[in-house]
Amino acid sequence: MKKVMENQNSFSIFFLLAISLFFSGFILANLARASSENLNSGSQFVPMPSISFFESQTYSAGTLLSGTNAENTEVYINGSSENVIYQSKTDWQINVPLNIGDNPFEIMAKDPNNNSSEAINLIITRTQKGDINGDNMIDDLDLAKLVANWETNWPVGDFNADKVIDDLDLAYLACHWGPQ
Ligand SMILES: [Ca+2]
Ligand SMILES: [Ca+2]
Repeated sequence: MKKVMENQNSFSIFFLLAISLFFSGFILANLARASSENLNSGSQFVPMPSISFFESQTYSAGTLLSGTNAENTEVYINGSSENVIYQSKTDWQINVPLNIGDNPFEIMAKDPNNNSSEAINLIITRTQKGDINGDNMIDDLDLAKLVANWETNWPVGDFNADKVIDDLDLAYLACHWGPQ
């Protein structure tokens, strides 16, 4: 009878040991997985790209964005890295299409492990050619802005794109005067 009890006891101890080994293994495996997930999901620092050129307002149907990025990172514009051109490993640029109105852009970099940098957000406004203030009218308000930038290189009012605001741009306003 005693022998049976001893056997039962050692069986229970063995059973308990097996259970605790199983659970500690399970916990350790999960801890290891959690820490590797932390490493792979954003805790790794990725430098933000910079922007050296963009137009905040234009009448063009597209515009150029350009800047620099850290080596071994890829630049993403609104979630896509398509059409981004690299002049060198650390100089990026892209031509983006613009709709009439406000066009929001989110620009970030990703490293080869898909870790993201913080994002830069900017808005580029496309107005109708001639309607400088975007109120769907070509009138004296637009004329006032043109006059304020007379003989400067101001792309927003340079309707014939010859890099100077002059009577040729004034003529464009006059020819398109009124509701748009
Ligand atoms: Ca206007
Ligand atoms: Ca001009």
